[in-house]
Amino acid sequence: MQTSIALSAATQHYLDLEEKYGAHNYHPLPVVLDRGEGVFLYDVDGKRYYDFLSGYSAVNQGHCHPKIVAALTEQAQKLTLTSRAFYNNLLGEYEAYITQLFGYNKVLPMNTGVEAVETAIKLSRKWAYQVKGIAENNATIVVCEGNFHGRTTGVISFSSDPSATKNFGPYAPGYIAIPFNDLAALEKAFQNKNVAAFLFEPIQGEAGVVVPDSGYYTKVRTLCTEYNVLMVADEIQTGLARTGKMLACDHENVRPDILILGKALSGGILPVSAVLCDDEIMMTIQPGEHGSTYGGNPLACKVAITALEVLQQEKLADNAEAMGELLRSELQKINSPFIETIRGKGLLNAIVIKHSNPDAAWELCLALKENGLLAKPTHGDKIRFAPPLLISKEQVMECVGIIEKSLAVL
Ligand code: IF1
Repeated sequence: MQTSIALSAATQHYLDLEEKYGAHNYHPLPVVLDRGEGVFLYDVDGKRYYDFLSGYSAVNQGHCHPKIVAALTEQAQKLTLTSRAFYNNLLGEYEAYITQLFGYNKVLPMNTGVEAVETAIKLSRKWAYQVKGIAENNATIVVCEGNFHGRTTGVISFSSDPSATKNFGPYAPGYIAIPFNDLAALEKAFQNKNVAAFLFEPIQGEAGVVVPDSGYYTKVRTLCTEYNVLMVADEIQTGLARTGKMLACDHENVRPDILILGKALSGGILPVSAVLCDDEIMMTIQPGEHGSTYGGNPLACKVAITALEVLQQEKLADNAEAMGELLRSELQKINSPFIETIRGKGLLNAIVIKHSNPDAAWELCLALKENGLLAKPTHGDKIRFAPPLLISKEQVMECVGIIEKSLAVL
């Protein structure tokens, strides 16, 4: 894809450094950022942009939220890491806080999202063998086509995206893929007595913000209960107020058996993830059977408590709900021939571009950048619109104006 715009010397300098010294595992938009504040990002030339990606929903609270940064800097001068060989004075407090907030007996703290997904898979298998009674090494996990749960070799084993899997084999066995939002296929898969769990994203983010039918979560819950299969919700991207509720499953008052959180659990400050479930599942793992060097470190615990407090104190789920409705309705009014679909929930949204030029979404994102808004295509023709959850009505209206103006390049 071409970058058909002139770049400043400062921008080009940083692009050249990454071209020469960094792995080419991304194709970023040609913008170099050096400061973030709330809904805004600033590039090395001081230009301001609306952030419509939010670090893939890690910056729900806004960039460099003062309360979260204060918690980070205060704790960073006291104690950052003890390892789990010893206790520390923050892990227990954090565990009590997050389990009471989400209503589970226990939490297993990890760092990145994919580590939490791998942890949930290990818990599901342990539970399958030690509680459900599935024969060892036969536990099977049902996943959805179009899923994105991370990039370890274990997790890509059940990805349906060739760009995530090609030439990374051999792949781990033990997974069955069914179509997302297909309850008949789910019930059919559950006829297999070796099924331990159903791992799904409440809204498929990477697939292009695919929202299931209303009632899907409720029916998944019913089927999982009926067939004694663990309902494992990966809310790493949909959780923490992004979709207009604290969790996407809250839209139907559905309680997963295993809840996976990440990203905004630290407000975009450092990697913090978590797996929550009740004792029947969590206590299948005994000392020495799972862990991580940084998992549950006191710095992460302090930051995560503050990040969760900010979500509640600033009523960011309610704002996400309202601003999401406004954004989608205003985008509809543009009535552009190039916007085929507008979809989303809360402030997790995407548009699908319809155009003869296969690079149209990329070209549109370049124009959006020129006009002061940063967004990125996913899977070619979809553009995610996911600003930090504190965005105001006036800012949404300004951004819709930028989007409408930028569509003129197509
Ligand atoms: C990249 C995608 C989004 C996630 C869900 C687990 C993880 C993610 C639902 C793993 C991570 C990130 C990864 C990042 C870009 C971004 C992404 F495009 F890759 F797919 F958001 F949609 N479950 N998603 O969305 O969490 O280990 O990264 O902390 O890899 O390019 P992680």
